[in-house]
Amino acid sequence: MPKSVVIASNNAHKVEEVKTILAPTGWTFLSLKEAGADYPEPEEDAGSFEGNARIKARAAHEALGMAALADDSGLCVDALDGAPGVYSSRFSGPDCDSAKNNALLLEKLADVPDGQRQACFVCTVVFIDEDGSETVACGTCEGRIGHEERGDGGFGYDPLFISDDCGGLTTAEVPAEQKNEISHRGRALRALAQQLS
Ligand code: ITT
Repeated sequence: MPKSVVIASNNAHKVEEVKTILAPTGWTFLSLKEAGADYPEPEEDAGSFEGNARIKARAAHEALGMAALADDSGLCVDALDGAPGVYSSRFSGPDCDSAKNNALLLEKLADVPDGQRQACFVCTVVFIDEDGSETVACGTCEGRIGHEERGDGGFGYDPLFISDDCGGLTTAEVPAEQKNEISHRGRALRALAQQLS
């Protein structure tokens, strides 16, 4: 059955990727603004990707009374014991932005040689249907961290992330369709769509 689903995210790049990846479902996807959302942003304090995605999806479902989908994602770097992980968006502190996060990541990896710069993007999506029932799916994308930013596509850590599936390019250097094909988000959302179909 065609669904109308709000994407519970304040990250416009993420919303765009979700809409594109799930376009084949034929469902209608609305941003929070398009759905007329007017509720305080919930605190993401669950300590796990799944827990945080659930907090965001539930908040939208409860405020808007419609099906809601949330993505919680991040970059886990081996040499940093999995950091920044669930703290990826706030890695460089309260005034963080992507430029500062990326600069801090490069700084922390300055002495880490090639061969020890493995990293993985992780995405967990939580879908809450109109009746409150929940479906969860996950996806990952393996790669390594480069030595400088390259490319202007994507968002966040993309200019530093050299995916194992992109022939030495960062996920900011490949076309959006190629990123969506191999990305943690693409994998999680296609798994979700399959569960729901
Ligand atoms: P919402 O919580 O409102 O959805 P957000 O950007 O804060 O937006 P997250 O809490 O899930 O989302 O944080 C994810 C962070 O991980 C994001 O801000 C980026 O720094 C990074 N990230 C996640 N997916 C990424 C991707 O596909 N490319 C690059 N960086 C990504």
